Amino acid sequence: MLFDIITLFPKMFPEYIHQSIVKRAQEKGLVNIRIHNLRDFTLDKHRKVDDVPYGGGPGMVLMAEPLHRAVTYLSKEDLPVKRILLSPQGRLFSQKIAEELSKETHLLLVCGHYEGLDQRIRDSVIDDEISIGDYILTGGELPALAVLDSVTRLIPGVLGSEESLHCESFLDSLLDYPQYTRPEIFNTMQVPKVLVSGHHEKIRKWRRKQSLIRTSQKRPDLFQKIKMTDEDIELLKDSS
Ligand code: 4G3
Repeated sequence: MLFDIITLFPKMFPEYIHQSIVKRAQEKGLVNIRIHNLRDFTLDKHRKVDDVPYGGGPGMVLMAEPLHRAVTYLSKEDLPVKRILLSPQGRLFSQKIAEELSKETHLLLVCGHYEGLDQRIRDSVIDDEISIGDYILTGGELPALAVLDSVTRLIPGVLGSEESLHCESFLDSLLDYPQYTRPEIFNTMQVPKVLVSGHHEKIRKWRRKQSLIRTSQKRPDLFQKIKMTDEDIELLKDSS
């Protein structure tokens, strides 16, 4: 999968990319990530990328020309490219959308800034608009990294088989069960006895029950959607 990212702040990316799962995916040749400075797509000597909004008002608007030049240049001669704008007006990002995007071959991520960009860019060269949540950020760079990370780890072969099993916990929309590691007693707090019992079936049931309880308490919206098995119902009845 090819990722092209268009940004005004290219320096924000390498540090993250060279630490994360994305680095491993790149080394395995499963993804290729290219970061592009929007300013490199200007033609004037001041490398101007923004201008005052028509109709007045505060802030600056990203100009259509450099963005258009960047997007068309990076999507020329390969048809299956998905051109995504990261903005607070987009559809809300989710694991489901990450799965959908992981099936693409070429994603072009456009990081907006300031008070937005010339609407004609959205209207002409953007295929999809995504928001990572209902809050405002200075720019689309952090959302682009979130999309890059979550999509990359879904590409077959990126995670080891151990790690990829973990993804399935989100598939049926249950939150994780509590995890513990050594020591067995920390500040007087004991690790639940069942986890040190070595009884695999009891451990599996305990974890499933904890996931169900956690989800019902912390995310009633998710809990409501779960298709509970007979075993789940039994686990929740059991008071131990
Ligand atoms: C306005 C994305 C602001 C328009 C971007 C881009 C939050 C998100 C910006 C625009 C952003 C998000 C940059 N803030 N919630 N700021 O995903 O196109």
